[in-house]
Amino acid sequence: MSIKEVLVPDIGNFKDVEVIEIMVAPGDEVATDASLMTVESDKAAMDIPAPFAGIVKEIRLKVGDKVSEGSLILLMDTASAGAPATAAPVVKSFTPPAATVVAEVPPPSQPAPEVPAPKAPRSQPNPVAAHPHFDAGKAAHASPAVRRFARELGAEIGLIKGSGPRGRILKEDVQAWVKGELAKPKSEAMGAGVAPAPAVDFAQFGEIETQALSRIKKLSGVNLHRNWVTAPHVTQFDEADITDLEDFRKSMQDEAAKRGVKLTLLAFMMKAVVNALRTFPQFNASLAADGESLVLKKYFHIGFACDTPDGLVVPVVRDVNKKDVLDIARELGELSELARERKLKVDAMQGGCFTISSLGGIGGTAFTPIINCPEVAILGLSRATMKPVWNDKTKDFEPRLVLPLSLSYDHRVIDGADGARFTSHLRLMLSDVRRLLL
Ligand code: CAO
Repeated sequence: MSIKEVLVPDIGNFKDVEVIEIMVAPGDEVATDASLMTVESDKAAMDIPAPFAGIVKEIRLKVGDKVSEGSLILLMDTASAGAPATAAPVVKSFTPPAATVVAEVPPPSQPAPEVPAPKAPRSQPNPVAAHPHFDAGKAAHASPAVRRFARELGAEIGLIKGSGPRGRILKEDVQAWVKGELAKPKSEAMGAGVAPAPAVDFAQFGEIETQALSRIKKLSGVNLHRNWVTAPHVTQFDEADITDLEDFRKSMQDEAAKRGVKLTLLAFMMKAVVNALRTFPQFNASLAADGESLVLKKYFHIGFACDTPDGLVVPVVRDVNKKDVLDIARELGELSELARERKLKVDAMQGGCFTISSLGGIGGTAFTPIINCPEVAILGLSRATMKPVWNDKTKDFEPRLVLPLSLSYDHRVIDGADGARFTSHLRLMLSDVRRLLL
């Protein structure tokens, strides 16, 4: 065993500074440069680093004590930790001669002779001020150790309120802040805590070409990713018999065309969705920013995903409940055209309550649309196909036009049972066109 005293080193012009934190305890093995304690003057807080590695044997002061250069901090066993007993400090930017801060003493069992610590010449750099953690330029809101602790946890020290004397930020304040951040609603949490994907040099496997993403793709990519990771999605699949609806739509097509309108299935879908939103108001809602309540909307603005050469945009048809199918169809045509000509104004894409994403004109049997947050649900439409459907009255299969529905909803707001009720209600609406007029 080789016991050495660790004394307060040259701390510049500071005298009788208060010990505000002791970071080690007897038995702790400390590395060279590890923080032993923090002292605070009325101007700054500073860490006192270990000048050498060792095992703490005895601490000779306590929080609240006043110390100056040369005050005894603790006794350290340098032999047990494997450190050479005569090792001089090797701390970067902290290079006073060992004798300035330590003195060789026999083990505590023997009477310790008085060994005064020689003064470091004034020409030596101030060891603590030169230490990388020294923070004299800053107001004393937090000790360097607490700042480091905050940094290690990724906490922003400037946002933390201190509960210590003179508003000083304590380790406990950092812990409470981090706890608070973790407890916040998931919608505020950015990222899913996954490691970034490693960069791959694809050229090593064959010829490649790099194309810049469009501005719309970049913007929608950020939103889609955030919505995907923050809203717990469930997708409910269903099928609606739209045979009669399609017959009716086709019978009205010429008349609509005379009025300059292309009467599409989507216009009828908007009416059916509004009817379902009236019946299930929790689908026409958004979570409040604090995640504590639901904001129910009394208006019915329905967005529709529109495929453009630059990427996906979502124009919004306002007050669908107050418009007839022809008006809606006209508006759908106008908004789609504006979107594809890149002339859509920002306010034409705002204020939506619910979104419909139709891939029916392209194909597919089902998909899982991503909720357009802060909305809480989105309806995907796939391609309607003729299918044999059992008719219980005629006891026979009948050819019916069946439309696949894919309803994604935010499970924080909507229960699975309500998801199934919503699509069942849509089935009913779509199977009997007269109901849409009610
Ligand atoms: N089943 C079968 N046929 C369908 C159908 C369906 N579900 N939906 C549309 N069709 C038919 C239409 O009847 C039309 O046929 P006709 O020309 O013979 O009348 C044809 O497909 C093309 O329809 P459309 O796509 O032009 O019109 P629409 O009103 O159905 O859709 C719009 C308009 C803007 C939704 C569409 O053009 C579009 O952009 N779709 C892509 C949306 C998208 O990319 N969503 C993905 C989002 S992923 O997150």
